[in-house]
Amino acid sequence: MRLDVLTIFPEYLAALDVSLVGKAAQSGLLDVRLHDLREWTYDRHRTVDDTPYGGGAGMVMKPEPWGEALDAVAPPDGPTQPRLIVPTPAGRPFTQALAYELAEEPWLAFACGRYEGIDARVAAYAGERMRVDEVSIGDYVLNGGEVAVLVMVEAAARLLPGVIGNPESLAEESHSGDGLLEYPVYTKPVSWRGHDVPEILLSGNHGKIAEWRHEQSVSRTAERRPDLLAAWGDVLAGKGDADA
Ligand code: 6GU
Repeated sequence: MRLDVLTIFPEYLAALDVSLVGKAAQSGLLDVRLHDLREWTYDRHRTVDDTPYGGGAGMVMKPEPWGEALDAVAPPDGPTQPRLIVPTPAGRPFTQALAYELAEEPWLAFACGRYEGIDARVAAYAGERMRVDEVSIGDYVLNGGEVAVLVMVEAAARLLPGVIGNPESLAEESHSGDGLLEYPVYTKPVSWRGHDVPEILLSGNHGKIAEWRHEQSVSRTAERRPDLLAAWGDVLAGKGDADA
């Protein structure tokens, strides 16, 4: 998978060289290319922002550097185009389902905005030749899209075949499969600082253990994420989609 990241802070993405994502890059599974948006500015101050039409606080990223950067990274007459992800708190939610979708793409590009966002014509222009999704990683505000790109790339990269040692660990985790949060896990020693591993896990009764883990997942989900259980209630009542 090829990944292009356009940003005014390429050094922020240095973390992509570390850990699992870094190993995937070293092994050739990922081809990560970072680009400094200011390479496509021509004034002394390498200006990437300007005041908003219509007034209001803050600054907006100018369209011209973005247009040139996109054309350089993905030439308009090229044989293929990337899927473009624009991180923004005003985007559609990033979910495990979207992570699986991104993991299927041969080529992803990320356009990191700063300030109050990117002139809206940039997404419209890119949309003339590539799929564009504005995506949010949660209901809070970051200063720019860079950290959100780290989140999305890690979530997608670990789903690529060969990146995770044991693919079975993907099936049981939170937000996969049954839509419940993962049950609590324990390892040795059996007693630690006055806290014991639940007896059932030492019983060797795999049927009972699976049942206990499912109950733990349900009670944990009810406590921490009642919205996930409500989504299933709606599915069962024929009111729609648990992922919606
Ligand atoms: Cl994707 N970008 C920014 N700047 N802030 C966010 C976000 C993204 N998701 C939540 N907050």
